Amino acid sequence: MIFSKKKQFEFQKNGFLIFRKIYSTKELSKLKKVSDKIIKLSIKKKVVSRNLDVRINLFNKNFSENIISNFINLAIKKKIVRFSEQLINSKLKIRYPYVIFTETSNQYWHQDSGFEGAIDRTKFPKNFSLKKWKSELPFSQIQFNIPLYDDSYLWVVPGSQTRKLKKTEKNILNHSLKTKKLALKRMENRININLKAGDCLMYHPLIIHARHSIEKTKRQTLHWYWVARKKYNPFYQNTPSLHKNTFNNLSNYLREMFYY
Ligand SMILES: O=C(O)CCC(=O)C(=O)O
Repeated sequence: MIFSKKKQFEFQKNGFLIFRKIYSTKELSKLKKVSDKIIKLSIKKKVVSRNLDVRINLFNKNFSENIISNFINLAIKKKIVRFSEQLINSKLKIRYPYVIFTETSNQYWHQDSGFEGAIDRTKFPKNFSLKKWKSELPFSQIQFNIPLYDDSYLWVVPGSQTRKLKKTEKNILNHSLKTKKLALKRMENRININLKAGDCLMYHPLIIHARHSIEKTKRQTLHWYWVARKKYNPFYQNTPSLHKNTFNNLSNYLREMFYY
């Protein structure tokens, strides 16, 4: 299915779009089973601890390759890939695939440009401008959240992804990083994203966003981050690769989207 120019415009303006019911009930229950297995296994292997960690990175090489490839094959339906490709006007390449499974943890107001401190800028190509990259439209990066349970953890500030930030917004972003206080209510124009199990939220990584749950509900959400395949990807330096066997077990159209 191709969606309308109106939807694309909406994405560019607001920085997010919600697609309802991406998975059938049967697909959802299969995904929950595999996701439960991955969570159990990661706790057993001490890849994460229930109390401290909030996410499992599926690139972790401690996992049995079959679980991970089964999960990716089930989760990344062609339909989702096509939607994302339309939004960023490019084929996709993976940056990070996570399952977020916490019930309790908050995440402060931020934009996903945090690589700036962690990456060696001298490795950027000469013609790459970070400033231009941040405001380009269509943007060459996209994230999506697909909750396996009803999920209202995410808050966003629509339209904040490409415009100049207000001083108050900058203050909250900086302040919250320093003091580790979420200050949810101080962010003007925030909205809460309400997703039902199996819906899909696609969003611009630079939209101001935070995780804060008002009701502590069970959470298992697929949180995936993609970049445009042929464009320069400033994150490339720290994008991990899949185990070769996991890679080989993926469907053909998925293989083009992962590194190994
Ligand atoms: O928990 C979420 O839904 C969002 C996660 C997030 O914002 C991030 O990893 O940058």
